[in-house]
Amino acid sequence: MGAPIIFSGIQPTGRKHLGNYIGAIRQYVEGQERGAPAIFCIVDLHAISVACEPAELRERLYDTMAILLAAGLDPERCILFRQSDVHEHTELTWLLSAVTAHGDLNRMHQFKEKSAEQRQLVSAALFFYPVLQAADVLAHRATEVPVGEDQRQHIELIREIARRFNERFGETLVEPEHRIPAVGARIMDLQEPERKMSTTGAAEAGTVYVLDGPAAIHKKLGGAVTDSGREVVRAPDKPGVANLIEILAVARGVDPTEVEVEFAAAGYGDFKQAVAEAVVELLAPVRERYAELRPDEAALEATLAAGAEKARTIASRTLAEVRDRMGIGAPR
Ligand code: AQP
Repeated sequence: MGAPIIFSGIQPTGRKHLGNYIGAIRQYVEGQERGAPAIFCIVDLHAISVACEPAELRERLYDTMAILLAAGLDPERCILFRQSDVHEHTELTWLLSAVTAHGDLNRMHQFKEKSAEQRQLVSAALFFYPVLQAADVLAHRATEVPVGEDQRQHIELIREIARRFNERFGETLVEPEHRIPAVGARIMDLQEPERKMSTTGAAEAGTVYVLDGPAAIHKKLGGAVTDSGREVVRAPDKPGVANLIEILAVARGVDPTEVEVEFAAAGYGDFKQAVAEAVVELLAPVRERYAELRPDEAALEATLAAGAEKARTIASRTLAEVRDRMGIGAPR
């Protein structure tokens, strides 16, 4: 098998948190060493599926771009672009909607959860979110999609859409595999460890942001909800402690079992202190580099434009083939 074609998208919504960093961004950085190519997209069109302020959307897009670069994505070694700059993705969304089952979209957990959270409008865009995601991935003929656990169902749907298209119109699209990390696939909220750390609907104290400074990180991890008892072990009735074990294992690059052995005789206080120190060490270089990169919006725009041009070259080829197979437009 040749080198994988890697593709993933990240929303420019909210402030990126430790879950996004561990579940996704860290994998992107690793992926750019293996991908041929590795392609990463800031999905502003997905972001408008829920209410968001236009000015804030632009700010968050630059924030996200600067975080990705600060984390180690290198535009010389990957393709990094803004989704809305490559119109081929939106046209492909419509074409793929013809082979997407309404019933499948209805079954998506993310749609069910997010639609229940909306106070005013449940947009059709929220319902269509996975079709746009399918277009993103399939336009680039990705073989591998690095994501957190919460995206597993969406990747399965993308495979189903590709399969159905190929059955109806002939072998055209590539069925991608998800790449979900073995440890850290679902970082949990520090205050409510039964729910995932999330951009929306969570308390500040339960969410560590990539740009949090040492004091905030110590405060949040020091105040993290632990469980009854005092053993540092992963057990079904210890979601808080299990989450911290995974965070520490990822931050140190070790197996979670090593963490359990090391802290077997320690109390929760010492353990939480160690987790906080490791997270500070993990995120500090990103925060420092971000502070250098974020102010230069013209440079960020130039990098996005260069990335969009490369992405367009790939996506336009797929789109032309899909149109032709479906009998859309003049024959090629
Ligand atoms: N808690 C998490 N643990 C591990 N991975 C996670 N991801 C998200 N939360 C966790 C992964 O991060 C990537 C980007 O997600 P996104 O584009 O959906 O960004 P977001 O909307 O800001 O992320 P959230 O927190 O998931 O927002 P909510 O909960 O508000 O929808 C994806 O690969 C995702 O799996």
